[in-house]
Amino acid sequence: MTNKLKIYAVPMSQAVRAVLWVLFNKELPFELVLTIPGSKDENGSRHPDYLSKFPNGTIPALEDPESGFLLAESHAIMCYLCNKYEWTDLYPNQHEARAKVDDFLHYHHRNIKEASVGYFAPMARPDLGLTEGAINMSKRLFSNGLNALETQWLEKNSFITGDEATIADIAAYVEVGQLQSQFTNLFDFEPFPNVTRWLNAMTQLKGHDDSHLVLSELGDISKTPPEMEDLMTANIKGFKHIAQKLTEIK
Ligand SMILES: N[C@@H](CCC(=O)N[C@@H](CS)C(=O)NCC(=O)O)C(=O)O
Repeated sequence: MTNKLKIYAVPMSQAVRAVLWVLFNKELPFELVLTIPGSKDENGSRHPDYLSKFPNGTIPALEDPESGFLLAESHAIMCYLCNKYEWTDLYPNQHEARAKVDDFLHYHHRNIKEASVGYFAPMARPDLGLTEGAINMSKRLFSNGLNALETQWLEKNSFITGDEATIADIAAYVEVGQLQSQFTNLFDFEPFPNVTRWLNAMTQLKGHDDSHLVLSELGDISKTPPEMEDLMTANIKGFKHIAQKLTEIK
């Protein structure tokens, strides 16, 4: 029996990509348990067995088979991993520096994260039936977040809270970065030079390519929405890549 951490996930999910990136950055072996978000089927995040472990019904989620510890929410998982393995480069242990990372992680959820509802989901997930009102609200909130990045956080620093990338940058990138021209091509970052510089720097952070292959496979969806089959194919390719990578870091 394996004692590796189990990560319940599909590669396309923004929140999942953040957790996978941290794990690949540190080359920590783990087991990926393919879990379909929103599905009530046996391998779904709304199946009663999954809900009994993770009441929020979302991916990513973490299970430690050794201790039985269960945890959901990507930010909580990233903080937990950094605390447990003392990855203080990604989550500084100096109180004030850590508090600034926490500041951004909390802010993120109703601002930067809206990239998914305002831009990604309307093209990639029309089945979610988002209303125009909800989409426009998300676009406004994302615009606030992006402006805060451009004119404040990234105006002062190379990365969000300082000179080094932390889990705040990883959390933000999986949302903002997915819209870039090399991926879905859903947003023009030309008017945002600080954000553009930061996006380029983040692509160099170890673990980026392994956690983002799924988006390279999906490609430009700005003109034609992908079919469900295209999403599945990209997810399967992303999953296979991760499985291969995990054989290398075991
Ligand atoms: N705040 C959560 C968001 C996770 C989330 O929304 N996951 C989506 C997939 S991207 C999900 O599992 N949706 C399924 C559902 O809500 O039924 C986190 O950061 O982990």
